Amino acid sequence: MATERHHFELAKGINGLDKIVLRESRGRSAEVYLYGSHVTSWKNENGEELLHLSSKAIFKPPKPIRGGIPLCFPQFSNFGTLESHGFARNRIWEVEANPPPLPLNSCSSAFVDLILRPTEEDLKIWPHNFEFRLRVALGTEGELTLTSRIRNTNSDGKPFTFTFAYHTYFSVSDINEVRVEGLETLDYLDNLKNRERFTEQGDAITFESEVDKIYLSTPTKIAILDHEKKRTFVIRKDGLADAVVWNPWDKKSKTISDLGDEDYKYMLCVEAAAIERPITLKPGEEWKGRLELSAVPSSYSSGQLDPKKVLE
Ligand code: TA6
Repeated sequence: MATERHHFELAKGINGLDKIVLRESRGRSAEVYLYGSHVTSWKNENGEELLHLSSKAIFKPPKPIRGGIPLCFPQFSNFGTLESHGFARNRIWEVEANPPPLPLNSCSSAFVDLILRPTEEDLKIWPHNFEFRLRVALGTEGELTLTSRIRNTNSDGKPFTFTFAYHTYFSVSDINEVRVEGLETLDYLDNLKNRERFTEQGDAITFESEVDKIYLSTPTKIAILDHEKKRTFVIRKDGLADAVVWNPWDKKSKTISDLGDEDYKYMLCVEAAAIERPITLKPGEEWKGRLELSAVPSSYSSGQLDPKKVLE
């Protein structure tokens, strides 16, 4: 029986698409479209949106929704022959009432389980049977957790291999005022330079032009410090070795039809991913990849403690 703690609402979203609304008693919320199992909203107790949704997002299949948290599966970007970022983000998922048990975070205030299985058409482009289960949970501290479980259900004995990403678009006050910590000194593949491998130098990452990098073997915790908002996003991840950092900046934005020209100023993608070492599953095997996002007040200002905050 569903208890109030695990309550979610099914509602109609943009263009009549079905969406799930998760609510927490202090007013925090999250929304997930069944189209793509796509988290489009995550709000804090003041009703502030923490994810960036494109001002020109098109909620119309087969175009994936621009912004929020698109799921890239079974292929990240063009690392393979499928459409960019695979097809999971533009399929209609189902709510699953009784998924195989997943240890429940006792701090979850609301969650929903969703599932995607391939159709006959999907099998023509990617000939593998799978079950992709996603749990989206909103915690009592407002944290948003996405747990993906992908199982090989092939009956022909064949393994399959995939790449994956939670392509999260964070909402930031001003991209020029943001820094990312946790990726310093790591190796990355630069998508703007034919995926050549480089090593990140020195300090935290800041932004002043287009960035599209795949950081390799990253730590399980990464932080985005938003100086102006005095807010830090903390990204915790399991099973996802890599982290993509993307901001299209002004010129590239103009080439993306469903992204507003000015959106790049207010968004930053930091994507927990498995790219460099693709995941291979034999029949019956399951992979799990977990992402936990929290937004906490920050007392950082360019790496320094903010004296005002400390005095408070
Ligand atoms: O994750 C970064 C990236 O792969 C970029 O190269 C950029 O093209 C972006 O994703 C958006 O991809 P999309 O297919 O959603 O337009």
